[in-house]
Amino acid sequence: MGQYHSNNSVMACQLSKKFKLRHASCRLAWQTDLVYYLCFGDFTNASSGYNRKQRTFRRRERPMKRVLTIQDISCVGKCSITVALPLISAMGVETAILPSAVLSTHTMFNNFTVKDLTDQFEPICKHWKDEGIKFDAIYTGYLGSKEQMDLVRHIFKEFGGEDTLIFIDPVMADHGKLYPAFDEAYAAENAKLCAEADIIVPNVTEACFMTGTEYREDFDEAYVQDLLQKLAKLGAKTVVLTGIGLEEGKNGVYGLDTVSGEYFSYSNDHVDASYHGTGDVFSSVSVGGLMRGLSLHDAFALAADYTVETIRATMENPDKPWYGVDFETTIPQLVQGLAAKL
Ligand code: PXL
Repeated sequence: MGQYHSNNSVMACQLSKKFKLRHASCRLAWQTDLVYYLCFGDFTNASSGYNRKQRTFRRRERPMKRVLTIQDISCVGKCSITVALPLISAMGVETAILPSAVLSTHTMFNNFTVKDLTDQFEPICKHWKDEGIKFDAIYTGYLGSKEQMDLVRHIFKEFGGEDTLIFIDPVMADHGKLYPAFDEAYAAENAKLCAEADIIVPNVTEACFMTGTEYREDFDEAYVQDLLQKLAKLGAKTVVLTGIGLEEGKNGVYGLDTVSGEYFSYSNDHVDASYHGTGDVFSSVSVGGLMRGLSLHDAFALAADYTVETIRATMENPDKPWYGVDFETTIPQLVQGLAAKL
């Protein structure tokens, strides 16, 4: 099958040279196959299909999945699109982007510049519609404004569907505080947007802002379950809290499937360090894993393990930048970890 897929890609390239986008995606498919070949000695690309009605991820043989991610480009800072694009691509999933804004750096730097790109959403999406472009998942992260969220809702309608996974990381806060660009009204809008999602993955701070809950650094299982129940009322189908450590020396995710009413959790060793962009690493790998056909549990486990591994690798680098994690050094482990779960 893999060999067939690869030949197909090369043929498609020859046939559709005038369509630049198709050409680019086909080149990416071919390159990804090559990475597989180098890593696993095999052209393997069994992709998944997500069914929104049945909420299942069925595995089927078809060419590479395509994810659209909508978030900012922070030119320097190792977050949002500059994390999602390399990680999801490395997992063998085509990654289309809709940049919400271009910033000189992320907002933890001083004096960063911002160019809002809201006015580009409509013409870009119209072109995609005209080209008949479809997405297997839409993954949103850091967004800029209520106006942008309204447009994102429209994009969910236009490009979403039964087989399209809507994954929202409501990026806006951490450690009990909103990021500099946001206020409580923005948090309320984010809560409304989350109603549209199949999966949401807030951290505890974001969950508290969206549900009007008092933020606590020290919490127990009852607090986490109460927070999940409040998140469930926002309307998403699966709600997952990140950064949950209920046992000494552990950290991980704790989620609720709102349809079955079942809780689930996965934890790993707690690493005593905090870096920017780790939430984006976690979300990107989760989306990539789901697109490659992993179950929810396996996708979140892969994402949690990879995030911890990346934090550890970063800590070991004497020249580490203060502003983000060295995910670049752990991409081979990500590809191997994914292969082991396929
Ligand atoms: O990693 C989250 C993030 C994304 N985008 C921008 C940010 C941050 C966190 O600070 O500032 C612009």
